[in-house]
Amino acid sequence: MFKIITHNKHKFEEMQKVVPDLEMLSMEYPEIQANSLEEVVDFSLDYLAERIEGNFIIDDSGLFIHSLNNFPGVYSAYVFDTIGNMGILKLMEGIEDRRAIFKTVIGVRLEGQNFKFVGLCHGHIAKEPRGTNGFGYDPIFVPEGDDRTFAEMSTEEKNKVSHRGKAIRKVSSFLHRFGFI
Ligand code: ITT
Ligand code: NA
Repeated sequence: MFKIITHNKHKFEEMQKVVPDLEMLSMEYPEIQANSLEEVVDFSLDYLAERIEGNFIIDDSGLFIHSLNNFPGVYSAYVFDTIGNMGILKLMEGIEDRRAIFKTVIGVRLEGQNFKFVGLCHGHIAKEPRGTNGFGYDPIFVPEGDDRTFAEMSTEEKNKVSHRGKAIRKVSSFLHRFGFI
């Protein structure tokens, strides 16, 4: 069993489809305000390592919108909780360039060392929210190569192309290679 520290059960469910030996430890922890998800993950891994026994992983993700200079980016959680999807759509009214990137950085704490695995998903911001699956920004994000939003896909379909799906598959082969799962 490998621990994932998160309070977001949707993340856990997506990752568990790829790594079945995953166990969710629901815990909120302070996240520093930094310029990149990688910095946030490094800080959080060190912070949690002092409070949690053994090996564990964390996931920090963000939505980067081109025409908004990569906003909300590292502020994605705060922005979702304040202006939400309707606020993002409002900011993008009249904007033709709707390109966006979803990014996940999974931090792995293994035998006292930190490792990071990145997954990117290119796509665009829909004109209106669609679908009821998933969570967070899923109703407004359309991955490249599809017309549906993530919220119109099953977890398996989302995982095939998503930022988190890509990152967790890297983690899975890393842990397998060294015999940890
Ligand atoms: P943790 O407990 O793991 O920190 P969180 O929900 O705070 O969970 P993040 O800080 O990584 O997660 O996420 C930043 C924001 O982006 C947050 O509002 C999420 O709902 C949203 N988000 C993250 N991954 C997403 C995904 O795959 N699809 C849609 N929204 C996502
Ligand atoms: Na977070």
